[in-house]
Amino acid sequence: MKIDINQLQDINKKQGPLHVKSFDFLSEILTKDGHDVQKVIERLQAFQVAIPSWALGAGGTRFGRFSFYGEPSTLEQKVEDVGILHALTQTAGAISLHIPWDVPHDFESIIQLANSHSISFDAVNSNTFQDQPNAEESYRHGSLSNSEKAVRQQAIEHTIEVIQIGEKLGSKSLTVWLADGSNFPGQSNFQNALIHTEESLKTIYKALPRDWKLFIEYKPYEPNFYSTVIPDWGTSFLLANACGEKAFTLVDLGHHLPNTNIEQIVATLMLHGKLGGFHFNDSKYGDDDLTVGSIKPYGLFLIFNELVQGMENNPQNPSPAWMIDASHNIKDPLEDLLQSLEAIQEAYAKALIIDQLKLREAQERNDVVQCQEVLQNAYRTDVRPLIQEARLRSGGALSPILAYRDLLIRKALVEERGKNSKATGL
Ligand SMILES: [Mn+2]
Repeated sequence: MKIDINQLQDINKKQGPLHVKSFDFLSEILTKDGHDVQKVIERLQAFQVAIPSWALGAGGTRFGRFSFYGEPSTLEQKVEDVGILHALTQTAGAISLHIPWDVPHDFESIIQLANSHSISFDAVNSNTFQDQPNAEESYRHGSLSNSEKAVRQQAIEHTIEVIQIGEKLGSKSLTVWLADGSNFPGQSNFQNALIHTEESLKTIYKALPRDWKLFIEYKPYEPNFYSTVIPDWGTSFLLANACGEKAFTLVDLGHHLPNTNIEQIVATLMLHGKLGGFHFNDSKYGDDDLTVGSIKPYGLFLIFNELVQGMENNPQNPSPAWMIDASHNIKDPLEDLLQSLEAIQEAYAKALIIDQLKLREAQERNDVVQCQEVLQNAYRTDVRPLIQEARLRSGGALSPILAYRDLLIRKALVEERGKNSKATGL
């Protein structure tokens, strides 16, 4: 299904007059404070976040999964769902595929479909955390780090195949997340596991096309609970450096132990030109994959402050690949993603209106109070009219969730796909 632009504009018109008032009011304040409002809006319009194919169905937990009605059961339907998100927000112009869940049957037609929704193919993701039917080797005791060469070889070959599929779709990057680790002390030889992982990644890196990037994701625990082979940004950074200049660290907000200072990690990686990918979500306890900004919106703002500073001052760091890596098990997945996209834009907009000059001056003077005032002045500003204006100018909805509900999109999806259609994935 595709959103009717005329219907969307009718819905926007109803909220138009109030929006104009609030936008003019905010513009006046920001302009008085020395901000270039047009520039901020342009940056918001340019900020595109990829949607992972696995977030379009209801997420599961290890205890069960409650499907949501009208889930996309084919790759075509997943692209159409991202098309809906992009039509409403104009900030979700890419899909990130997971192989083997999303292997296209017909490459030409899936590319055409994506083009018709203005969707591109972002990073492709390999899967060495599950055994596939008919696979000769098992990943029970690890994949790229496995002590057995044949298992490592199978994992390497799968990952290279993922690159080849991505190439046909126009992807430009590969994300590797390893579930490898151990559950009990003594089970694994840490040094050997790391040596094997580095060797495997180097072999994959050699197969990477010249204009591609390799993103190495880290995570402290889960599914293994004693050790993980790539547990933190330092190990990922070390492996990325060992591979070469096309390899980068990927930061996933949920992949840290509680209270880790993620904004400092971002600053360090960008200074060294190694922040390649970024996965948004939120968490209370661990890798909860909750809606972005639903638990710690101020933390997200502080992270965006470092991202904005890095994007402005670190030409050695390429523009990171942004993706939402959240997956909810009780909400309508599309509404959940709309909320995440909104939270990302909000944190970004707030970071863009931090008075960086004033902040730096206060830092130089060690005026601690003033530093906090500068940050919190930006954070406490209601930037929603800015985001709405950016969306409106790009042809999206003033209020995406309201439009999604007014247009009865889920009802239409259920009618088209049936009540019990299921998305592939976990
Ligand atoms: Mn992730």
